[in-house]
Amino acid sequence: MPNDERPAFSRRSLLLGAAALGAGSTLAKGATQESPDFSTVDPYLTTQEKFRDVSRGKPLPHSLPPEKKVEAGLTRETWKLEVVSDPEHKADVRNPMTRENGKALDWEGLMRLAEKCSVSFLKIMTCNNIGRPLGMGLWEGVPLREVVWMADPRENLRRVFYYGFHNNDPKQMFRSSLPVGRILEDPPGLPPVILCFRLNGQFLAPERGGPVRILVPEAYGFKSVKWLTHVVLTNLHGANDTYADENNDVDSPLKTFARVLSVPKEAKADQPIPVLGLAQVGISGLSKVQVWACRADEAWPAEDKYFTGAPWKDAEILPPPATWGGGFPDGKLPGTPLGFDPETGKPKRWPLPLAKAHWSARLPGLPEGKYLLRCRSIDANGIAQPLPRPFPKSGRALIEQTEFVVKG
Ligand SMILES: Nc1nc2c(c(=O)[nH]1)N[C@H]1C(S)=C(S)[C@@H](COP(=O)(O)O)O[C@H]1N2
Ligand SMILES: [Mo]
Repeated sequence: MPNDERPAFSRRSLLLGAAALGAGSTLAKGATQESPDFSTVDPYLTTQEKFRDVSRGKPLPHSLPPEKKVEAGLTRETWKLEVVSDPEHKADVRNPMTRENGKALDWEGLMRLAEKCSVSFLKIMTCNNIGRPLGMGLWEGVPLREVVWMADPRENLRRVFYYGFHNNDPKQMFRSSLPVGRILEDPPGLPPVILCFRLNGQFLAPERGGPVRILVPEAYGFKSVKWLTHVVLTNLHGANDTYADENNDVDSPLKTFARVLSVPKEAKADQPIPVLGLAQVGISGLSKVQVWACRADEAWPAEDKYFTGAPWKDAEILPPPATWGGGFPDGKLPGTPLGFDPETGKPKRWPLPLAKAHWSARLPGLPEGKYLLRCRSIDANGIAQPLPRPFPKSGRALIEQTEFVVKG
């Protein structure tokens, strides 16, 4: 369900492991002669079927039988996108594109646009109400502004909202919106908002919103509407997202946070303990991941609720993966994703905002006992998790704590 916070990874893999206090040196020093292998723990890219699915709809649009999918326009052959003015807050749109007037965009039209201006980029998919990512993808599509311009808007256009197939039941509509400016131009370093039709090199699966979904690079998942059918140009100046009705902070961009992925099943007393984790790199970037372990019964001053005074130690943020996962066999991704160097096929900088980074730490040995492992991120502005916005409805980024036991 969209509103809970069950971890996407099994508790079992998180329960036994460790970190330590130990004064002085950086924990990461000498931790990894060579990069640890994440291929079984958490492949960098998530294959389409491994994404966690939080889709709504009764029935779920992707579960419809083939003939119903044809009827609903949920196949590439039958998909159509209408681009129209909002009848309630009219924008001046000279070339509305509807099924009725025969101008709706179809798959062929989208592929023609794709030949001209398709882009791809890495983006982590996270629900603001769930504390762990749903999946990590290489997404490909056509900038949404291409079809906005095709509709020939002239004035009274301040916002764009959009929705997908919802079983022809208005109560099931899942709608999101953006200021028109975000669609027409991209702030420095941000990819465009796209009509997305490919994920990890393959056409978008029905579960992921295929044939076509919106993808908003810097946003939480609810802005990326699946099974897209309608784009509405409006003079309304405020957000009318379905998620706004549920007390979500709908203007909150992706936040930076760290999570533990694996710790040894049995932590042995007085022996170094390897820990692997992931960081979501939000809009404010990532400069550090830190870990800290303390005895489970250690009291902490209530006024320091984000543990700012704890003896945190730096983990090592790993370089771009040698193996990307997601069905790509080697260290190279197809095409040139935004932010990559066409010569080398590698990212121009790392970590990439809006994507994922892996980290590792090797912790000094601990005496027998029960412990709590915590990890946190520091963004590129030097601000420690869960700040700058610690509010759960702005995107969950609490400092995670994992219990573990050290045995003799
Ligand atoms: N049409 C439609 N689009 C949707 C949703 C939905 O229920 N219906 N859920 C949204 C939410 S809340 C999230 S978090 C993301 C999840 O994307 P994913 O299923 O590809 O992981 O899809 C978004 N797009
Ligand atoms: Mo969500």
